[in-house]
Parts: sequence; structure tokens; C-alpha cells
Amino acid sequence: MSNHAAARAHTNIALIKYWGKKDTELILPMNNSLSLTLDHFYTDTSVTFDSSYTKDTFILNGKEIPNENVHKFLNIVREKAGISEFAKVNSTNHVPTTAGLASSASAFAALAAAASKASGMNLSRRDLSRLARRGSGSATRSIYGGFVEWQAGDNDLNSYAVPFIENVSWDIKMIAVVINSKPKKITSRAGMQTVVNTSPYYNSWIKEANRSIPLMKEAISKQDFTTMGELAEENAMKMHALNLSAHPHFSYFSPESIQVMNLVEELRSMGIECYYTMDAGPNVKIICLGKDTASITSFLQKNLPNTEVLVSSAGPGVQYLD
Ligand code: 2P0
Repeated sequence: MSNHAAARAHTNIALIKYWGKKDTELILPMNNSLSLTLDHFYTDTSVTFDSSYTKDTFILNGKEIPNENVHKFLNIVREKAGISEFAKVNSTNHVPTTAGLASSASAFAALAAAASKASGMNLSRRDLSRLARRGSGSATRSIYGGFVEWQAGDNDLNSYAVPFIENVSWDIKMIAVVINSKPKKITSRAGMQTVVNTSPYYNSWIKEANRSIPLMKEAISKQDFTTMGELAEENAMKMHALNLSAHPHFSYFSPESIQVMNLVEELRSMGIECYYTMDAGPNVKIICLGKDTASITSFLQKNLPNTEVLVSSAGPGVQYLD
């Protein structure tokens, strides 16, 4: 049995977001979500199981750090594979370190692929997606490239991602605007469950997300950028509105996030079509077409000098490295 494997997975940004679980142990989401896997941000992870190890070790970007979530995930892999050896996990995040874009999506997708292969399993992509889900919800989608839908399901077997359009011929870009100010950190995990438990608007969110998924798929199929962008921006704002309606209420917006969103609206009024989305942090991601990338980035840099912008295209699904 080969006890070593390495894999690369890219991060993804949700256009229709996952924000709440119906099962926190199995990570079963309340609604389907739909994302774009990106080419620029990825994680490389190698895993070795060895009977001489006396504990699990996790090395991230060259530094050993204890991580209970990685250990719990390795327990799931060992149980599925029927092995008992501890593992050494070595991960490198290929995301500019200052960007604050490091993502549990690429991390757990790469770990699922590397750990399952190193443990002797040969999982289908569907089963890899189910396994990645146990580490982090958004990782479910990073098994596939391009546009991906996570079908919520209602149990461990039927909650997984499916590729919607893996080979994207549409010249869609995602510009990540890196905002360095740090508002109080609330993890996605804690934030979304506070919302599920306390927001009076949560049922409306589910209804709206379910309504938006088929509309978003239709817009992507037709390469209807206006509908796609409007749906993505509205969905993101609805998610952030839930956070303001929770008890205790919270927000991921920083003053600079709002400034960037205002600049996107200004670009639109100038006839340059682009839309924003935000996740569980202050960075703003701008969705645009390749032809407008240069004008958007120079407008941003003129108005917010010293702001880092990172441009991504659609990226591939998980790959084995050896
Ligand atoms: C998403 N996010 O659909 C949403 C939108 C952030 C905002 O999935 O608890 O790290 O590990 O399942 O996946 C980020 O949350 O949370 C996320 P867990 P995860 O991309």
C-alpha cells in the first residue's frame, strides 16, 4: 500500500452562498450553493501515514501548528479506510500571505484528496466531495473546477457538489481587493450558526437562495453577465444582512469594504459593468469580464492607492501531484 500522496486544490468563491447548516457534525447545508473555482489561489498538501508516528502533525507554510480540525478530519479518513496510523500533513497555501484570502475550501479539498489516496482509498470525485465536506463546507465545491453546485441533500450520502460547467469558455474574472484593516474576527462556522439560531429573516434567506439557484444557472448558461452579476451581488448582500439581523449582530464590513463597493457602483454608472461579492471577511471580490479588468484595476488603484488587487480566472478541480 502506498502511504503517501499529494494533491492540489483551488479555492472557490460562491456566487450563491452557503450560510448555515442543518447538521453541524456532518456539515449539511441549509441550501444549495453555486461557486466559481479560481485559478490563482490554491493549496498543495502532502500526507504520509506511518506506523512510526506517535501523533498527527500538521505543517502549514513550513511551520508546525496544532490543528484540531485537521486531526478530526484525519480520524474520519482513518475510520473510512480502516487504518490506525497517524499522519504527517504538509500544506502550502499559494495565496499572497498578506491577502487574508487563505481558504478552508482549498485546504480541505486538497487534504481530502491527499489523505484518502495515502490511506489506500481510491475515491470517486463525488465521494471526495462528500469527504471534503466533512472538513469544511466550502471545500465540498473545490473538488471541481469552473462553475460548481453543492447540492445540499439531507444526509451524508446525498450532500455533495456536482460540476455545472467545468471548462469555462466565458472570460469571467474575479478581482480580489485586499483590505488590510481587521474588523473583529468571527469565524464562518460561528457566524452562520448564530444566524441560523437567531435571525428572524432566516427562512426568507432559504427561500431566496432556492429561487436564485436556477436563475443563476440559466444566466451562466446564456452568458448573461448582467443577470449573473446582479444575482451574485444581491445574494451576497442578503447574506450580510442576515448577520446584521442576528443576535448578537455582527458584520464583516470594514469602512474600506464599503468604499470599494461604492467604487464598483461608480464604475457601473460610468458604463463599466462589474459587481461585488463578499464572504466572511472584509475583502471585496469584483466580478467582471476580461475586457474590463484593466480599466477596473486602474480605477481602483487611482482611488485607493496602495490597495492590492489580485485578478483570477476560472480554475481547475483537484489534482494529484504525484
Ligand atoms: C460560501 N462561506 O458559500 C460561504 C459564503 C463564506 C461566506 O463557506 O463551517 O469555511 O467550515 O463549513 O465553508 C465559509 O465557510 O465553513 C463559507 P464551515 P466554511 O463560500
